[in-house]
Amino acid sequence: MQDIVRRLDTCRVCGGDDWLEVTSFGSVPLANGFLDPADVPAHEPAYPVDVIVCRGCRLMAIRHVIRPDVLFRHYVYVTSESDQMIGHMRRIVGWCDRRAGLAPGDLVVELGSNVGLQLALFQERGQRVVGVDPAENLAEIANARGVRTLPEFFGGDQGRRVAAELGQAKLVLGRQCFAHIDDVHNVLDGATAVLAPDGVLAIEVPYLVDLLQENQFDTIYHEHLSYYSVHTLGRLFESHGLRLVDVERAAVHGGSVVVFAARAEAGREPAPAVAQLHSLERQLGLLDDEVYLDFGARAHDVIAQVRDLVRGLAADGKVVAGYGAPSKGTTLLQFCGLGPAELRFCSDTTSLKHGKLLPGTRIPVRSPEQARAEEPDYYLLLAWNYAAEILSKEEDFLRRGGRFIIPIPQPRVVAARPAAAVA
Ligand code: JHZ
Ligand code: ZN
Repeated sequence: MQDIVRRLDTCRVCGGDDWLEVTSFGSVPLANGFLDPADVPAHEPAYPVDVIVCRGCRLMAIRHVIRPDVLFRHYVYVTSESDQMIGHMRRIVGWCDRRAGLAPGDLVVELGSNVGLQLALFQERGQRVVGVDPAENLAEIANARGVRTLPEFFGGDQGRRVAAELGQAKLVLGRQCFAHIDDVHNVLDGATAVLAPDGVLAIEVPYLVDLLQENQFDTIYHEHLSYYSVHTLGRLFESHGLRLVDVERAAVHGGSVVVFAARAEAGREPAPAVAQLHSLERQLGLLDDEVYLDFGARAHDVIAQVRDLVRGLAADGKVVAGYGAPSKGTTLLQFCGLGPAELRFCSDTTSLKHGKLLPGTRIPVRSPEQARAEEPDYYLLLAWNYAAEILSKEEDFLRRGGRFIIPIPQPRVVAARPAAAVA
């Protein structure tokens, strides 16, 4: 385990070492470690998921850090082309334009740019774009669609190299990747190296407030090293001469926050929304210990409820399957101890996952077409962040008497109409 895992002893944001031990979800295999049925290892390595909070800067983190190349060099998560996500990416363009004032020819750099869907929207408007993403398989797809992408981890060297070659960036964007980064100082070093004097750094992360309030324990897995509040991000950015100038909350991935930062010397006044979120976080107790401990206790309670509900249904002879095979779903099933005895399969739209087995639980992944041939009585909605879109897409399944179980914040069963609350 030594070479793959590092124990986080000092805080990656503030360097402190006074940790609150929040809770442990035990040891599980990597959430995106889908298995090839022809090549199932005798023993799947598992790593602890222990949640800690730094008392210095209130960073919530997991204790065990997996080497990034193991997680991200080949990546199966492809940015969703769902209506919700496309709509969000268009909104991101507008939000960034409003803060950075993007003219044709301006440079936009995106970290963790995946297959380039977001950058393509900037490119359409005449911006020059470059993405940096360590997943070689995804960078190849992005380059093939005409979005220039470097298959690398972003850091100081990459920032300086892009600046030398393409000039300074009006916008440096990182969507849903910042929480995956261990050496955040190196990444901010790169971002500030390439950022124009009047440029904007926009970072989108799942929002800690939503995670705590909605019991999103299944978003805690090895890829997600950090769970950020505005408080902690603001403090981190300050240490790199950056100031938060605005924030937006967004519904994606169960509730996210987009923070916009500018160079402190640019002298921009923060919008009122920044102070509003700071005070919300203070009010909710994010600067104290209890709120985290309460979350840990609730999470274990929900895990037990989901497990009992699904096991009960399976024991009654109902066929249950998973809807989606997201990382959070493989995590939820592991934490709940649910396997092929309870869930016959998971259906997922991502072709890279088809025919594979879920890490740890070894539940097979099927395409939606295959799934329709053997419809279950209940779908456990693992991709709950797309609940509205999926429930309306699956109206026929519901009308035929099928049901969905939405696991969080508390498990509830959804039927065609009227919606019944259970458990
Ligand atoms: P989705 C990913 O988490 C991984 P995941 C990553 N670590 C991260 O940080 C977060 O995103 C933010 C499927 N699906 O997007 C597609 C259907 O089958 O919630 C996906 O496999 N039918 C980068 O993996 C999964 O569900 C549908 O109709 O939890 C959703 O995964 C829809 C809409 C989705 O990400
Ligand atoms: Zn800290």
